[in-house]
Amino acid sequence: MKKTDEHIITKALQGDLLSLARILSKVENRCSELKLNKLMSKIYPHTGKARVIGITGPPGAGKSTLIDRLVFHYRKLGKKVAVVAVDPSSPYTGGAVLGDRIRMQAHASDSGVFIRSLGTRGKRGGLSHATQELVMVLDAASFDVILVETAGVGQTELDIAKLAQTVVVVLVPESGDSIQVMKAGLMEIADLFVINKCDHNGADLLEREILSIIEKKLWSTPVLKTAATGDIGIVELFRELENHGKYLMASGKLEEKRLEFLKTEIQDILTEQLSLRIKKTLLSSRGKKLLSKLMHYTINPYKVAAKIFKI
Ligand SMILES: Nc1nc2c(ncn2[C@@H]2O[C@H](COP(=O)(O)OP(=O)(O)OP(=O)(O)O)[C@@H](O)[C@H]2O)c(=O)[nH]1
Ligand SMILES: [Mg+2]
Repeated sequence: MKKTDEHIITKALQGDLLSLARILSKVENRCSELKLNKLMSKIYPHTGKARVIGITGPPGAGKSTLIDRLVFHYRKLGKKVAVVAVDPSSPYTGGAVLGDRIRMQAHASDSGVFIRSLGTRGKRGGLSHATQELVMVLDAASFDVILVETAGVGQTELDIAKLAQTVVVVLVPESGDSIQVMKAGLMEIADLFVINKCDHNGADLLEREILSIIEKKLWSTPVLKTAATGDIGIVELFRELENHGKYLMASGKLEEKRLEFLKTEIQDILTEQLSLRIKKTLLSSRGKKLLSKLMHYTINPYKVAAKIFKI
């Protein structure tokens, strides 16, 4: 690794935000395997201290507003907070990213708060991989709390459970969300439900619906009502997040999750590397010969795959 690169990593670990931003860009843009390997060898030993909280839910539910309020509470306790806003639905326009930045502006001059927006759709390795590594870097850079916001439905929403110790699912009264909750598998990943915009009608009904479908587990998932814009219910949310953190520690679940996250990380690294190698092989003269045979029906696709796997 170049001396300058090492210097940047050292400075980032010491809390220099500009150096941190440069490292995060390398991770986000998936710089070479060799560089990532060297970066991780410096970063990884410093990880494992941060509290990682995922906030997910449909677009416009008030996730950013809730995060903004939570940041305020953590800062009052003197905690360093990082916010990662993953925006899978509109990475090219920058619209939502800009919106997030503006909404978070209140903390922009505070060096104990670091905000990063990510548009990861279409990138190699997918949503969870780059985000997971970003979280690791922020953890190593001594952020006490890392809040990860993800929007969207389906798989991207569920991916949050692969990197967040606590998953908060934010719903709003008017959109018939409880049905979606069942469908999208959010039920399994939610450690906490927040019904935001409880200043609107229908919050109580949604609360009853969610309570009726919650499975009784060791950790009984709390259902909270908030109005983020009015700062209502935020202290309670903050308290439940602390409770869940304590529960994870006391039950040994935190270490279980850490192991799962690391397994995912290894799987993602291998998937990324294999996919790159397969592409390279297909472009090589050997690959071209195989493809030509395939085109002429003298070999079947599975044989080609098996041959490539052996290369
Ligand atoms: N009435 C009401 N409006 C709210 C509340 N919380 C947020 N909002 C408003 O809802 C809109 C969306 O809020 P955001 O915080 O951007 O929602 P989000 O879930 O982060 O949205 P995306 O990131 O685009 O998915 C904004 O105009 C907020 O001011 C609330 O509790 N009550
Ligand atoms: Mg948002």
